[in-house]
Amino acid sequence: MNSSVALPANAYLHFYHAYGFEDPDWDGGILEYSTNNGASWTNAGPLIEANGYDGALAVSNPLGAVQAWLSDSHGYISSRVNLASLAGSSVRFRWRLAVDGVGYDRGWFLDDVRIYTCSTGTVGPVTVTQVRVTDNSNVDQTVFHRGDKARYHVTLNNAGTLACSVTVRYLAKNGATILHDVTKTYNVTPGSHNFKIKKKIPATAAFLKYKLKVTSDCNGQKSKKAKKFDVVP
Ligand SMILES: [Ca+2]
Repeated sequence: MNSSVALPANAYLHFYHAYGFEDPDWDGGILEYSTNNGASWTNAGPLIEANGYDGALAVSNPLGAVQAWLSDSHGYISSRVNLASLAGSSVRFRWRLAVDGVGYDRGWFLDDVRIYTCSTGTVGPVTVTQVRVTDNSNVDQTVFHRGDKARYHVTLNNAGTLACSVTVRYLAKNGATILHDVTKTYNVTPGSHNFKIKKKIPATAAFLKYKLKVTSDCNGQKSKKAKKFDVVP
């Protein structure tokens, strides 16, 4: 590279390369970086975390018996270098071909060199923004009779940038008298989403005022809302 790049936090260098160096270890290639505009260079070997060096060069190589890419890649492979330790530095790279005085092979081909960072994203928070109790036609109701078809609705808002597997408990009860207790798991992507379950008012339901409490749980972070309704004769 003829110019240096100011590295942000948690950056990576990624490149494709294909090589055929004189076998088995006479010739080879190494990656080096400079943080002083090329005045001095450091071997990037310890920073390579995918498809790193193949082994040590022969002692007769001009670089000596250092670790390097050797022999044949058998087509293009991609190598990744973790640049986290160089964050904040102005860095340039060079791919250094090290050949001895005799014999040769195909050489070294580079493509698609890039420096990038990965965004981590956030999970949640997921909150219950609305709870509704309706009839089978999705019309809000506050009074039900035995045998009626009820629907319990919840609106969940995921304010994060990643989906969350959310456990939702629909608990309709009056004191110790439980009308319904259902737990569901939903994959909630960012944004606001509606979910519902269908439940029948049992033929044996006690005639009471009930409270439907809907609780969501995204990785231990909970939210809840409630709605009241009556079951009457
Ligand atoms: Ca050679």
